[in-house]
Amino acid sequence: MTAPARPLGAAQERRRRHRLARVWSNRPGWVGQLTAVNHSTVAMRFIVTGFAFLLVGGALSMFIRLQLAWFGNEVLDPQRYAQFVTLHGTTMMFLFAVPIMEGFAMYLLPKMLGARDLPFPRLSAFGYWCYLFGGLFLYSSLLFDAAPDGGWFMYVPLTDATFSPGRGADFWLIGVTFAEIAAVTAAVELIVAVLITRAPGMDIRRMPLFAWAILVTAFMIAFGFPPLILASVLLEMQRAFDFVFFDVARGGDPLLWQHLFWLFGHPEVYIIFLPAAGVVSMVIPTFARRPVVGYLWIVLALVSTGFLSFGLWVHHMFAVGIPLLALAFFSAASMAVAIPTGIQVFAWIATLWSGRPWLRLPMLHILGFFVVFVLGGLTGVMLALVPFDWQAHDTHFVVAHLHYVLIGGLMFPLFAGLYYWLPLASGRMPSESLGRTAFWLVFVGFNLTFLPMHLTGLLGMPRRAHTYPQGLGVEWLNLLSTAAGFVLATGMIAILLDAALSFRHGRRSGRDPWHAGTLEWALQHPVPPYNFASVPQVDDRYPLWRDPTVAERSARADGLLGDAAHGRREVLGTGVLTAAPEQVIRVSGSTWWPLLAALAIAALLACFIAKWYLAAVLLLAPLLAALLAWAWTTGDRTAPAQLEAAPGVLLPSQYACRNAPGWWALVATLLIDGSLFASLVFAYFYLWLGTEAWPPAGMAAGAGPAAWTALALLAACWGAVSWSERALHGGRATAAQAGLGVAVLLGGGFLWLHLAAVAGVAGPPSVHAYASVVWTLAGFHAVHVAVAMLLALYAAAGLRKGHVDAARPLELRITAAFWRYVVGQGAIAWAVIHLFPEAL
Ligand SMILES: [Cu+2]
Repeated sequence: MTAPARPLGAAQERRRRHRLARVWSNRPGWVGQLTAVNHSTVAMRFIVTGFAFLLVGGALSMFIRLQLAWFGNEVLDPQRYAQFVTLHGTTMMFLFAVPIMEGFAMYLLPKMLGARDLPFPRLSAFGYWCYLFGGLFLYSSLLFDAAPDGGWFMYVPLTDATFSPGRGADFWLIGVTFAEIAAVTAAVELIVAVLITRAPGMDIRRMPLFAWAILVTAFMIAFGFPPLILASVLLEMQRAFDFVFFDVARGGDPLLWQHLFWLFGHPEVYIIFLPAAGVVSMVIPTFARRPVVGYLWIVLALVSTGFLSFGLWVHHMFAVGIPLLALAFFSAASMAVAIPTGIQVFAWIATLWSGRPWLRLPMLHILGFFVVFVLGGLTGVMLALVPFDWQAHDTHFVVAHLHYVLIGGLMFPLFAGLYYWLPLASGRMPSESLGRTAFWLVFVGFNLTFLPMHLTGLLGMPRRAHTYPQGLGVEWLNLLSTAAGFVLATGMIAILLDAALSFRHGRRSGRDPWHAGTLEWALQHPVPPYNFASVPQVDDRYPLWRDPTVAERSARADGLLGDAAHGRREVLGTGVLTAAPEQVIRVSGSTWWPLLAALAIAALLACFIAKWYLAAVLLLAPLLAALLAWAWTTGDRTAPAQLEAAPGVLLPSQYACRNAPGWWALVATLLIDGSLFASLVFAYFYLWLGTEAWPPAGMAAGAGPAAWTALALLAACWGAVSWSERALHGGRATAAQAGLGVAVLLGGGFLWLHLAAVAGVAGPPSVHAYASVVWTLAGFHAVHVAVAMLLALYAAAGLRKGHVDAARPLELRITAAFWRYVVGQGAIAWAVIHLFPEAL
């Protein structure tokens, strides 16, 4: 499907480009800043904000190092020390490492894939505001002198209402969960982008390795973040409403927190590392001046790392008293994950070996990465050995390992990527001399800071403690670490300054200054807001090396989507495996809704922290209004079933296409939600294992007539939505609306009956962990039923307005699929609540 190439006059060409620029540009001024949703703009915000948090988190670590410089120092008292350690770890993990990678992915992916924008621009913008507000929440705790001090891992019982009575833990739980919305929305966004917005011809064997890495990472976020989100919600429920999950006296178990936390925490390491590995796989071929060696092996390594990393969480808990067999299993699994990582390292080395390497700034950071990351990997294999872990547990040896893996695995590739892609954003080159000096400051400073910690740890210096026993012989090592820490900080500031200054003072870069082969380098530098003047065609993993005219062809406006004639932002949608053109996706332009929705959540959460629960509940109304208005005005619901992608090339619009982005977004969202639900069911069974009487005497949760009737009503919802779908298929829009109406009534009936049935059997949640977890299960599902009811009303409104019809059934398809999921989830929750205790 290539559009006929017709030579255009220069004036005509200029007019087309002007139209494209007008449609894709942000509005001018402050309003434009607040309403922008374009992926480049939003991604730049993620990157700049992420680096700002890096500086803040880094400043905290300087105080920590100063405190440890001499024995008996009084820079921070023990309380402040705990707060700074908590904020440092939390900032680096949640406010820097994950968001910065999301920023890179959001900025680069559409450009590498040959797309105009991400498929859900509003979602990215919304994610950014949640991230920013969540981070500000966390730091606002300092203003109230209530900074969290339970560590970035927030172990209970240390963080429960008894041992952390202030609001510090609440700030952490709510702020971090708020910021994590960004990770989850980015996961949805990036999965769909990689699956269906690749340039025509970019089948899955030609995808850039960075896109593969992001795809795997996004799936890992989808499965890895929900356990932590659930754990945070449960702990907050325990703190705020006296539910019981972690309190032993009433049937809870503090180890549940550790399991849920590390179910997230270990994959998190790879969620951070895989995108960085993707960067390495992009930079090395360019500077080796040859295609990457072992493309398929690298892809397999990425995918298997994704799977393996979920089987490793227990290695963070070797010291808590785990059965021997489990210790052996998790120890072996922890070592096994070194294999796919090793495969990637060998593929990179082979690429350099067989190429003609060229040492420029990005490559220097890649070499730094090799040294540091391999050292961190070695200590990781050491810690995977249970007897060694018992020895080194909770000492600075682990601190050293952690920083080698995270700084080695993230920071060096990140700086490599920053220098590498800077010309795309700025159109200018960074300063090679300042950059090299900064690199050496970082490299030497880093190693002198953290290498000694291996030794201090082995000598017995405990981590997380504000000082250390005198006479360990660690004084001079700590002094060295502290001094070197400041060298490291200077180097990092220099790198960020260099990058910032290059926007103004850098030497202008021509197009593709590194002679790279991947698609993003076919763009003009700096990049125009619409990326490509027309969607390029791809026939190789390194299209620019294979065919140097790609850049020129995609810069002309006479290919696919070469004109903004409809006056709408349009993205080309392609097939999942083949990347054949399938649809024209109309995406949103600048809008206030994402900001308003995020502000509504911020207000709600602020009221919650202040314990104004009634106000928090009342704020649900504006939040819902913002979300509904958002949904109603998204994309272009009035788009016809077919659109012209180029003169004479007709494609379905997204509302008429089976592979619609909305459909894939639903699939990704349900993966996330399913993982959240599975974590909750896991919590139920974990608590059951630890409690002798389950349910405790006096709480018999059998299935009475009310519960059975409720189940029947829920099952009938499935029939109602299926009937509605069939009716629309036959062109009977009114009957389709009636089917949705019936589903809403049935859902309402279910909610009323089922909550009454649970109240009859479980009793108040504060009595016992059993009652708490049963209420949480029932409540979790009830929220889903309520959302499904809202969706049904929304789809019915679309049917009424004529946006949804037999040719454009997307919204009804999504609604019906969501209902089916809710019915399935409800059946499982129902069986756990009503049947499981009887089956015991
Ligand atoms: Cu781990």
